[in-house]
Amino acid sequence: MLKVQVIHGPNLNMLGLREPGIYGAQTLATIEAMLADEAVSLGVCLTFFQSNSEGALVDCIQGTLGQQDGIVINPGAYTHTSVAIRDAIAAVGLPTVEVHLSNIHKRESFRHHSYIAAVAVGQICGFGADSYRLGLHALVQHLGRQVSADS
Ligand code: CA2
Repeated sequence: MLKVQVIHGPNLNMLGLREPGIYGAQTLATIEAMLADEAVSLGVCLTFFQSNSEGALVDCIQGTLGQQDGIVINPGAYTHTSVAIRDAIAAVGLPTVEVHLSNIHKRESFRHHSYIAAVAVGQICGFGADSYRLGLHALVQHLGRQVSADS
């Protein structure tokens, strides 16, 4: 069974509690429950992690080495600032899909650049909680293609 680490960055633990106009009314727990359901139908095993701290996110990414097959990550505001998270993703070398609830390209210019995009398989943004679901599907398809190419 494929194993996927789902990672949420800073402030995403506040989802559903504040600013529903931008990020939607769903809580992180609801989003994780929706993903867990999706994982059952995809036959994937998910592990969830959220932190507000950059070092803890780097530790989590490093911990995926040899333990997981891929990563779905919403790095939150660290998307636009963190060379450390980018380097950790590059170091473990696991296929990674970057997801965002909002369309970061339609927002303030400081959100347009992602340090993560260059080390990700791809980026999905703007679909609210569905970005996570779409990101998981994209990752699973990508991992499936990798397995067929290897055999
Ligand atoms: O759209 C996304 O998913 C973001 O990663 C969310 C980050 C933001 O800094 C990125 O530019 C785009 C912010 C997450 C903040 O989440 C909150 C949730 C509820 C209330 C306040 C913040």
